[in-house]
Amino acid sequence: MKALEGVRILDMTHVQSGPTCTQLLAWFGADVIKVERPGVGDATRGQLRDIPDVDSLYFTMLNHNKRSITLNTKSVEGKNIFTRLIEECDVMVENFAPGALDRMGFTWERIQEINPRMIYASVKGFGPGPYEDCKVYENVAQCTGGGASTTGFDGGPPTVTGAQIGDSGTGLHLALGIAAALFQRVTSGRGQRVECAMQDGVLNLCRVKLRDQQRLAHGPLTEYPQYPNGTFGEATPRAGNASGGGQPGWVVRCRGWETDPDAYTYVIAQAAAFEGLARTIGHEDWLDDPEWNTPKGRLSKLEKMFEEIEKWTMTKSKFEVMEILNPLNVPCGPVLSMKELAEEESLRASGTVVEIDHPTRGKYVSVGNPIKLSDSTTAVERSPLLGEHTDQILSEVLGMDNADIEAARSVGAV
Ligand code: CAO
Repeated sequence: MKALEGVRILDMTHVQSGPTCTQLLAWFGADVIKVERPGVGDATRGQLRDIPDVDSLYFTMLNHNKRSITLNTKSVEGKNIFTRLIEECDVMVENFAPGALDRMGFTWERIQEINPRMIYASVKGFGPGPYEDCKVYENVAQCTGGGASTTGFDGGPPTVTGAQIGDSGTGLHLALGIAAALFQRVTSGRGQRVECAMQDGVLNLCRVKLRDQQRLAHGPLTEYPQYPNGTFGEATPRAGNASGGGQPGWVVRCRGWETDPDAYTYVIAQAAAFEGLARTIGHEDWLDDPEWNTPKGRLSKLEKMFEEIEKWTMTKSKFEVMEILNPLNVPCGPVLSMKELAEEESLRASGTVVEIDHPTRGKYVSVGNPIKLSDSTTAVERSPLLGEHTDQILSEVLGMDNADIEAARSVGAV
């Protein structure tokens, strides 16, 4: 028995944000029925293809454990079938451009008429306001949600992160909203509207930067590299690799950095473990020096401190640094490349990195469910081919017989 077994999801999502959400729900056991345009499907099936005529990794890695039905929801017969699917499902998820479902005739009011228990969840770029009609992709959300303004180095341009906080981050937020709405439905008996804007999701993930915006009114941000010699403007500045918390941290070079772009490690010079760190890097002298032996004393010399730490880390591999500093309670972490992560044995063993077999692509590596439930374990299954389950869904879920299905097919509805 899986956590969401018995929950049926009408999945109208495409690209990344929505599919991330429904893939998580599928991993928790929901029956996710992905509705795709006949002959076209989710645009990502064909985007960034590495093998001709085969579903892209972009698609296969975001649509595990789902079933696919092709349905033209703009045709008369397609709308009839879609209406029947709304009757039979618990949750509908979509991330089309604003108004797309309304234009098809499926407004929230209409959906409630068809199925008052329906939970209707959407991702949009923006919430109500001046930009509510805009189409939005990942980096637009990172820029408009505070991520880009606060990422990068002092004096450099705003920078987006490799983590897909706008798309996958908002999909995660939406999945939580759906789970809460399913829980509330148990007592209320009613469905509800669940909405998450990408700008809002990114801002939520940048919460500590809004914290710093308000701290700025009361003096310089002493953990930022701009302190004490640089200047602070009116807004939270870009902090480079400085730690967002109260303990100073920085990325430092390790042995091999001249040729390996990932021969770096993050070191946090946590006050409680400073003695061990100072001794290890050959700076016992700091321990008796009032300029160095208190966190306050060190605050104005963080650049110099990390230069000294780096002189030591450059003599070690990033893994040796981890082995030596961890037992001393010095938090640190090697900068792991995607290649290293894909090959990491412990991630394979935990199911966070999985190898999947696909009928037309063959074997590929994917990220499995990062959320581990003890009573609802995840078995990652390959993504569906376009329309692979059309007949199965029409007969099993809607009770259509072969003649009905053929009739729908002959008018191009499926
Ligand atoms: N049958 C018939 N028509 C269908 C269909 C189906 N099964 N599925 C989709 N369509 C139609 C839609 O109704 C829409 O038609 P209209 O423009 O006539 O209303 C059309 O296909 C395309 O939808 P779209 O406008 O959403 O697609 P796009 O490629 O132009 O925009 C995106 C893509 C992502 C920018 C936009 O969907 C968007 O802003 N979504 C909200 C924010 C979001 O999720 N962004 C994340 C993107 S990456 O995860």
